[in-house]
Amino acid sequence: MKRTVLAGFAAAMMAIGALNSAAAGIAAPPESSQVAGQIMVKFRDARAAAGVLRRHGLSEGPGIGSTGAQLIKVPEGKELNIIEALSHNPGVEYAEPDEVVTAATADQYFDRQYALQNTGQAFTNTKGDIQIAAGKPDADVDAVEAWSVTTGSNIKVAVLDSGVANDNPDINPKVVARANFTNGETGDDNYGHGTHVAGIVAASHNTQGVAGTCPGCTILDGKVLNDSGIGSSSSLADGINWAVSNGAKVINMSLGVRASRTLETAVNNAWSQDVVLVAAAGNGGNQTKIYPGAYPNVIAVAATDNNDSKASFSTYGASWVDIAAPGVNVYSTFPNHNFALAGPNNRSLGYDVGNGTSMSSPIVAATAALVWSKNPAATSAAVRAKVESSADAIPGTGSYWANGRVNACKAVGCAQP
Ligand SMILES: [Ca+2]
Ligand SMILES: [Ca+2]
Ligand SMILES: [Ca+2]
Repeated sequence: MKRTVLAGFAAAMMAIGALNSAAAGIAAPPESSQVAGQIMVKFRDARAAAGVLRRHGLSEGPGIGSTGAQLIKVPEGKELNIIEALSHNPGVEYAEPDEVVTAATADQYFDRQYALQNTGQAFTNTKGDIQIAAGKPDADVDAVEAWSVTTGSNIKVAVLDSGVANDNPDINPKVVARANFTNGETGDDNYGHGTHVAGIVAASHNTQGVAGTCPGCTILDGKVLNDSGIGSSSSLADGINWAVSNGAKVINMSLGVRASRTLETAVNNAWSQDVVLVAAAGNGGNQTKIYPGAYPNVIAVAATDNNDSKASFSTYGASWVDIAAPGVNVYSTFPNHNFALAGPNNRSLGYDVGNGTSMSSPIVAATAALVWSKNPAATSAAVRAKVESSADAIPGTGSYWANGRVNACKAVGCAQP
């Protein structure tokens, strides 16, 4: 007799609900992506520079590295006019705007990943029929800043879930081992949940799809939920043991079940072998404990939105919920074939938003992996303490969750922007 894995299924229900519910607000056009008040100019003959600039009411500026170009101060708002005028001067090799450098990744949907970098952007889902209203700038985990310290050095993160689809090239290459504790097919995910969770952890930084929180991490795909998102305590315990023996440094469990001595023993064995365990707090919208998250040796994660507010569905309670992370409209990978969570017309093939503490948990798991990358000789207790103590103390800290909303930058000790 199989026991229902509660949060895995509940998260799935949340994902569909959110996919079909429209939020107010449409994206405003992006601000100018050029630095105001300065342009870059290269002269054919540097000795003529001062004279050319003087005719436009400008003066020479500092050289830009070894490029031979100068950074010239210009009146704000006149940048493009002056570039146009200078470009017609035979003494000028080129004149161009100084572009703002933003994300550390060129992934197609990165600007929708407010959890990693929230600039107050509004965005739409993949199909374009759900508008997600702008959130609060910096209600994010400062992932871009964290990546200046580390993007993850091959730390293995076990995703104990519904599998990771082998047909999404943004995440499939990151899977280094697979095992199946269900009656489904290994290497596939016909439910969709596990592929989304794995992408949040480690989707490749490239020009396609989404960016993982720990792009240098690899994934151990332990399939413990079947094609309906259901598993058992025994298969979860088996999955935990498999992850530990295959070198996992972090185990993510975006699922929930009733307590059992077998499951708690598996958790404690992993913890004592220096593995950090992270789990969803649940989507009950109440304070009811679910396991493994409520075990002391597992970090239980609540969900916030793009305003750093608690998600209405999130389970909460600082007596056992440890930390929070974005879990509303989180963009990630999905299978490229039909799957249960895709809903009517396979509307979410490839990439889309997901909702639930199931999406929050892998952000924390990936952050723990970044901390491991920075501190390979640390203990699981030290890594956990780093992740928890460096969280941002957003409203709700101390009541909804013991620590704040996770901050990957602070966790790896990088300079705050
Ligand atoms: Ca930020
Ligand atoms: Ca990508
Ligand atoms: Ca716990």
